[in-house]
Amino acid sequence: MSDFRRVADDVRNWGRWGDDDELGTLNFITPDKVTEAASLVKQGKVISLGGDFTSGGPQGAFKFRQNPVHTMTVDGGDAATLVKYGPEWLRNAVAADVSAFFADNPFRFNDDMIVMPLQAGTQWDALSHVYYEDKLYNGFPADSVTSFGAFHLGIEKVDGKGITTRGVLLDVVAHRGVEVFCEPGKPITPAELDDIAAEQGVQIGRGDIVVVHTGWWTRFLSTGDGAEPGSGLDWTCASWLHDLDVAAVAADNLMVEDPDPANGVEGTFLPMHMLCLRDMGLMLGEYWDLSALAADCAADNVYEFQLVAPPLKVVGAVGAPVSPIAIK
Ligand code: UVW
Repeated sequence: MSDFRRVADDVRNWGRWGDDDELGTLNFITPDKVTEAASLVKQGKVISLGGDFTSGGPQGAFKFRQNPVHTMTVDGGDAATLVKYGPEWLRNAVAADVSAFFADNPFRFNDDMIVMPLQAGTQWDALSHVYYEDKLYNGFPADSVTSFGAFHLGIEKVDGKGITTRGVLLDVVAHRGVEVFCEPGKPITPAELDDIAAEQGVQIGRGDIVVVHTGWWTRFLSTGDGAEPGSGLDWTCASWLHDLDVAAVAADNLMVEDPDPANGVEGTFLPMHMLCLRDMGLMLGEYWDLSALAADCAADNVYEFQLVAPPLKVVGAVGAPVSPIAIK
């Protein structure tokens, strides 16, 4: 753990933007940065980076997370049947309420609801998601996350930042020349990220969001196996992100970082999560669908774009779904 502690001391941003700061590295996204990002829109192309939220989602690696359960609460069958048979058939106050909409008029509607873990699909980890030694980012106490939600560092706190800025895709799949995805066993190092950026002719700047294509999501779409391991960022990439003043990082895999504890830090689990979320205040985007963006970047050789990725404002949540878009 001594290497980990040295890096943690080095990358820790506590107090950098004030003792009450809850935005962390999103502070690098200034009005000038937002303007710069908007100036990257030249072709009118909108590319979705969001996966589908369905019962066939990627959950399977952890028993505490399930795929979304989507239920219709009113549908066309209700209209037809309730109008015909009336609420007496069900002796049900809800049915009576719904059927009142349909009686003697042409108006019809459908309604639905969803039950799901907030981390079920394409999502942002809020800064309150991971902590150690009883402290969250900026020294906020771990017990400020209660059964009512996160009092500090909930996902809704990032609302003022959009989140929108310049996005840069780093395509590890193309760099490694693999067919679909980067298989487990070889974490993505800072040196490899530098090589990819140089190969693509793109530079990472302060306030950028770095988007890493490992191909895992594409592989998942073909196999349906959400528990299959893949490759991710080596934990030392936390220092790389820190040195470049990156605002956030997202990937198309389960954890952004390499999932194999053997490639991490002995004596702990997910060290890059600990460094990024708790020490740096840098959010992680997971399960993004990057195949269309990667194909587009390879076709026009433009690896930068305006990224628009506001999380759902669930107050006190430690993560939230997002439907990010890249605009070129
Ligand atoms: C954990 O850190 C447990 O999960 P995630 O990969 O969603 O951040």
